[in-house]
Amino acid sequence: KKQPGRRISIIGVPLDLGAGRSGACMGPSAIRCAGVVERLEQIGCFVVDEGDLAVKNCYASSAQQPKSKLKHLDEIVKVNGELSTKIYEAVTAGYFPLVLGGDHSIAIGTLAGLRRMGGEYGLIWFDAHTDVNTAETTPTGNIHGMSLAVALGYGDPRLTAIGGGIAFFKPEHTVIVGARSIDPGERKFLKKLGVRVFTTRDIERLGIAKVIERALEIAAGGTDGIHLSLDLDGLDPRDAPGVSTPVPGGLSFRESLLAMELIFDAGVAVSAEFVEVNPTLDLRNKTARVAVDLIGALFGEKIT
Ligand code: NNH
Ligand code: MN
Ligand code: MN
Ligand code: MN
Repeated sequence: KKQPGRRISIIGVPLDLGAGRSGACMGPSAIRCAGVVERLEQIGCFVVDEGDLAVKNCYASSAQQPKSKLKHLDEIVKVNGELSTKIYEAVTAGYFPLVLGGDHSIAIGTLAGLRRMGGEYGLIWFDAHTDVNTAETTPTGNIHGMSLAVALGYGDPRLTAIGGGIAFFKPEHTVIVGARSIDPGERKFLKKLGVRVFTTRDIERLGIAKVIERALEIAAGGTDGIHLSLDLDGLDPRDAPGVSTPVPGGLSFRESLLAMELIFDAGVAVSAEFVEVNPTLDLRNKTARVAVDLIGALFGEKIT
């Protein structure tokens, strides 16, 4: 396995215009304060922190604007376009991009950048939600609930065009883990496309180890590697309270940690993002510290 000594490029995206409330813009700072760079260096990784992308966060001032179907579309398109370029450059230079969010709409840019590489990648989407809404189905207009649809090629043309808009992720190599809040339109979409969803009920019945084993078969089987998109609200709010849209009944910290260890052991991850940490709702930076523990495990840190 080639992970230890791995070259990692950290990219912060302090954006929260894709969420229904503000605060996730402070996620990258919180995760850095929790020691992400130091942890990765302890494991033996070579880390370059690229800092944060410039985001014109105008959440409060435009809180009344959101009558539109896609809230804050202009700024979200701009930031994700810049992010896609950053990702493309990092991967081309031989780095593993580690993106710190920010709300989950930033997956649009991360995945657009990865798609530009031309290979075929699988996708593990760890989340309480499934993020496959479009303008037609969204109950909120919040773009963070649409990013997986965009990665699969569905949604507003300004979003699907980011990064070139060619060769989208394939449903058959996409897998969602931890879902327990799925909108009616999303349910139809997932069924139509045949995206495999492991709900919290599946995890309860099968166990997280089996679920991740199957998820890896789907995402890594016959692909050039996988991207892990980890929304901290996939965890139970008891373990990760600092998120904008908590949903009870989530994965425990221990289950999530094992999931990361198993992904590391498979040696197939090529990029990852950790999103939706909202320090304004957190308890003494607990959720950011959980994110750092998960990141450590993803890069090979072991308890023993
Ligand atoms: N499905 C809801 C929506 O579209 C909630 C999405 N919220 C998330 N997604 N945090 O991960 O607005
Ligand atoms: Mn999400
Ligand atoms: Mn979510
Ligand atoms: Mn294939």
